Order: sequence, then structure tokens, then C-alpha cells
Amino acid sequence: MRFDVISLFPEMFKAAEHGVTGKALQGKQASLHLWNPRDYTKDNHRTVDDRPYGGGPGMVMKVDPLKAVLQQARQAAPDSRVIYLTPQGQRFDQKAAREMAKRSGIMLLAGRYEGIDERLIDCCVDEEWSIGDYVLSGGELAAMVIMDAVTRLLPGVLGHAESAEQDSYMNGLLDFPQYTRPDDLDGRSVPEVLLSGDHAAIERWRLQQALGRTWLRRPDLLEQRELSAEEQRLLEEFIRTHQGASASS
Ligand code: 9WO
Repeated sequence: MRFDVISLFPEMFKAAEHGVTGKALQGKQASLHLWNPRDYTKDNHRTVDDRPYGGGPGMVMKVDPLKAVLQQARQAAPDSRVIYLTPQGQRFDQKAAREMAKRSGIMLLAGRYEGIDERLIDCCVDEEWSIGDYVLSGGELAAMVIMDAVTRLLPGVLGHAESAEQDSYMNGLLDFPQYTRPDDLDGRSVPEVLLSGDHAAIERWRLQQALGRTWLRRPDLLEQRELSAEEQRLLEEFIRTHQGASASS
């Protein structure tokens, strides 16, 4: 997977050298190519911002350096669609990550200031994506979020155990709770089933916890997912015991 990133702050992408993305960049499952619009300015001051037509506070990214950097980047990665990160874009989710992971590459355009000229979006941007309903100071962190979510889905990036986990627990449910040593943490114990060695019972309990927490915290996710008869039974049992537990407390 080839990532091209257009950003005024390419140094921020040193963060991608860590962890799973770093491993994929070293292991050649992914490559990262950084493009700075400032390198495509022609004035002595290397100006990258300009005043907005219509006035008002703030600045807009200057058009000429962006056009020039986009042209060069597209030549280097002709098969990659240009993705602009903006709160106005389609919501990025795990389904979008899975779809992007099938592509040969993506080109991520990270805006700064109050954004880019709308005509540049019309002519030169293929897709607009948002990672959530909040305003950032620029598109870089959103670009890194997408890189991270996509990279961990590439073949050979995660180990076998980790990717099996992905399969069972990003199929529309929240994660079950995790515990590690000590078995008594200031008087709080670990659920007994996890110490039982009964692997089938542990799997059932984890699935029930995942279903129950999704029901409690993200009922919208459950509405989008079919439940098997077994899952339906586990969830009903969770709801019964939850109601018993919350009524008595
Ligand atoms: C700021 C602003 C201030 C006054 C009037 C209009 C304004 N628009 C913006 C604005 O949206 N700035 C953006 C900052 C321009 C593009 C890059 N920036 C950005 C991207 N902030 N947040 C994102 C983002 C990207 C993807 N998902 C979530 C947020």
C-alpha cells in the first residue's frame, strides 16, 4: 500500500514510524511519500497562505503551491485517489478502512488554516472524508488515523493472533473486557470464568460481554447487525442479569 501525504507539516508523520505503521513501513507492506506545498512556492518568503475572498478572519491555503504539489504527487502515484480530510467529508469507519485497504494506494491531502479553495476540491480532489464531528487544527492527525486503521488490515502486518482477534471483534461489536495479573487488585477480583481453564465457557462469556456492552453503550451498532440464535440467547441472559444487578444496587 502506497501512502502519499500532502502536508505543510511533514515532520508530524514521524509518528507513523512507531508501532504497527512503523513495522509495515519497514516490512514493505506500506510506503509513505511526503509532499510539502512549501517546496513548490516561487516567492522569496515561500508563502503558503492567502487571504479569503469576502474577508473575515483566518487564511486559506494558497492555490498555486497546492496545484503544483498535487500535479507532481499525482505523476508519482497515478493510481491513487486524492482524499481531502475535512469535517465536511463522509464519515470514516471500519467499513471504509476495509475498502481502502484493498486499494494499491491513497493520496491524503491535509489542509491547514481555514482550508483550501473550493475550486481545488472540485478539480483535484476525488473524495472527502471525516474521522468524526470535531474540528482539528489541520488534516494531518486525521490522515494518520486513516493510515493506522488501513495499515493494520494489510496482509502480513498483524501477527496471526492479532488478526484473528480483528475478525471476531470488529464484526460490529465492542470489545469484551480484558484482565491481567494480579487476580486481586485492591479488593477487585477477576471474573471467575477467566481463571477456570474452560475455554468454551470463556469464549461464551466474552461473546456475552461484547454483546452486553454493545447493547448498553452502542445500541446503534446492534441494530445494524444480525444476531445468531446463540448470540440472541446470550444477550437476553445478559439483559436479565444486568437488570437484576442494577435494580438491587
Ligand atoms: C475553520 C474555520 C474557521 C472559521 C470559519 C470556517 C472555518 N473552517 C475551518 C475548518 O474547517 N478548518 C479546517 C482545519 C480546514 C481543513 C483542515 N482542518 C481540519 C480538518 N480540521 N478538522 C479536520 C478534520 C478532518 C477529518 N476529520 C475530522 C476533522
